[in-house]
Amino acid sequence: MRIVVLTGAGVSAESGLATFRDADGLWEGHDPITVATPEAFDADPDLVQRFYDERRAVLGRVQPNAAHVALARLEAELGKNLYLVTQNIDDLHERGGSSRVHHMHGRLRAAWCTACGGRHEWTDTLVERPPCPSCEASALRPDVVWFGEVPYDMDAIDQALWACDLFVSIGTSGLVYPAAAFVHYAIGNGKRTLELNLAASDGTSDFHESRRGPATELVPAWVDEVLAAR
Ligand code: BJW
Repeated sequence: MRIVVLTGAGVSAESGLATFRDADGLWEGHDPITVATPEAFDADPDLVQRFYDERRAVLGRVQPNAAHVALARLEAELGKNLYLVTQNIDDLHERGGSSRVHHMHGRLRAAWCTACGGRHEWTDTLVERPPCPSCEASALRPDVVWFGEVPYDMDAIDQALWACDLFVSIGTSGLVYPAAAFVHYAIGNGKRTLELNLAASDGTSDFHESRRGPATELVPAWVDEVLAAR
């Protein structure tokens, strides 16, 4: 069986990373969703760099949870028959043991130079405008995808959705496109669809099946089920 799993902020919530839209409130008085935009970066680059610098620092203090680990176990069993795509920019899937993770919204631990286009692994802060390791311009930004920018790996994701038997959406609100449309694409191509989420998402009624609960419980139980049915 070929499976595409899409994860969102909910899969990392129990590791201690705030989701975007759950009631955790504001960051320095701002709605996080309005900070994660090209317009915010143009208007106040220091503010946006600080937002990502802080999140990059927090990453070092959190650990993958049972949901990340269960998905790594699934990869170990299914190999290339599992396609894991995440909207998350954290590296908890990798640290949980997954080796093929497609970060459609980029990665917190990567910087992109807007002068030369170079991409670099980055664990430090960016607010001081450090020079790009390739061209030395002070033009690095987080290598993440903001509204109006094109997500990464879209051709490969489309192909995986087209080729799969089952599409599973975990811990995402279904409010942000194109990820929110994966369920429609999958159903349009005759695939089975399953949602695992703490609460109803925007697209809950579109899925063949929806299960409610925390990812650390639902995901390991679902992985057990898949592996037992093989
Ligand atoms: C738990 C849990 C627990 C909690 N267990 N569950 C009008 C109509 C349609 C589309 C558009 C439109 N106007 C504009 C657009 C396009 C736009 C868009 O979608 N806008 C919407 C606001 C309408 N999209 C774009 O611009 C995208 N680009 C694009 O479309 O390019 C065109 C193109 C596409 C394809 C091919 C070619 C061209 C880019 C979108 C970029 C989004 N970027 C961000 C920031 C990334 C960097 C960062 O992290 O800071 O991505 S925004 C933010 O939202 C982030 C997230 O990845 C994304 C999704 O959030 P997510 O993961 O769903 O989190 P939450 O907080 O919303 O939900 C958490 C969920 O977890 C909830 O459901 C909880 O219940 C659940 N949960 N605890 C299980 N313990």
